[in-house]
Amino acid sequence: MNDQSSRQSATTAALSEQTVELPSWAFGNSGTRFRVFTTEGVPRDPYEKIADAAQVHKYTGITPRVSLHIPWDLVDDFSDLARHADDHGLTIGMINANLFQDADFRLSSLTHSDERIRRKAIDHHMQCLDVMRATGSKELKLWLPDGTNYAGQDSLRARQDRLAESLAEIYAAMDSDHTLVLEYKFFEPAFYSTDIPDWGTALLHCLALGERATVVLDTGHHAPGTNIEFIVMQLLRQGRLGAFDFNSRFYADDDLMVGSADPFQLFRIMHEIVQADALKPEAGVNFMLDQCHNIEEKIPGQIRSVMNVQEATAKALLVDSEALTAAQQAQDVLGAHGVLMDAYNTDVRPMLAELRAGQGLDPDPMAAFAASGYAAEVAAARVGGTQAGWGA
Ligand code: RM4
Ligand code: MN
Repeated sequence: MNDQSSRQSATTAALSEQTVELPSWAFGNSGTRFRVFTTEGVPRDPYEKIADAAQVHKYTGITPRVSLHIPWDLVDDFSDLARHADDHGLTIGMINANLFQDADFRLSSLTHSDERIRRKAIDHHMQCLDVMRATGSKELKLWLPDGTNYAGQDSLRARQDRLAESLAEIYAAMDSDHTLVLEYKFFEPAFYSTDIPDWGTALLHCLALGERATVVLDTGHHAPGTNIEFIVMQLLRQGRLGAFDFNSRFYADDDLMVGSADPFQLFRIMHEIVQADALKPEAGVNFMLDQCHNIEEKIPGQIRSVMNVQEATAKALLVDSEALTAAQQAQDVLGAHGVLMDAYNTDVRPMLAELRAGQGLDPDPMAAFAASGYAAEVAAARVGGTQAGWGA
């Protein structure tokens, strides 16, 4: 086998191991601050969201887990929901706490100066841990919307101290096989200060908590121009990259389909992952989507996103690492850059089509889903009830 064909077969092997986790909320209605649009056939409950997620898995073959958001996905019996997922060939992934929709959290949650509100926010995580025990989920995901809008509104330092205390209590309540994944975001809903605005703050809290606390990197949660792959590299170096929330942005936290706004950035991120050998499941990085499909159809939107991740991954795997290192060692600036660009500019679609065919899947997941008639079927069947969506 020559170098190129051995790289190709290693690429195929790595791709067939890759998994992507789906967010339950991508299947519900969503919108902007101006309006939430409703779409025919959208799920009315978590059971139907899981059925839709299973469609994505059916056509891509790489999305065996679905992440839940509590209380959006509250059901009476979580063991029953986990069984339902199993019947659909899925397992329950991360459990997301929600600290942004309760009226009590208007002025923050885990950092609130009122002990009663802090307690309520901590208790919500106890509820999430129970959901994890009932569903077999191992990861508790925490995105903290807390912050302030005006200078002087609260003590920035006291808020960090309260946050550290709240997190320590949550961490202590986790089972020994649970992980806490902590997400950062530089602004919104707060506009002056945010209590976990960046990866450094998230990492400091994780280091203080212990080994089972890792950082989640949402690609939409950075200022424009941020070198995200640098952050990926640094967190991997520390063994603290727990998960991605993949999506695309042009301006702020746009939650568009991953790989749509800047496929080259996604490739650069996946290049750091591949260089650190962090694609393999044992590396513990959960590749998750966190997106909202406001104007496009939701299931195809998820399928397209998964394919975008796969394409970026395939290109990153095709990078000729030896040639890259040699060029870097030789201070060959353009040569090194050229090695990356050669991989990026490879059309990996035929290779992925072949991989799918080999797995008994349709080589074209978008076309196969469109031809299946599922969208029309659920639009006819899902009448009555209230569609799931933001705020529900
Ligand atoms: C937040 C954050 C969280 C997600 C919610 C829906 O901006 O990205 O990960 O759970 O949105
Ligand atoms: Mn997110």
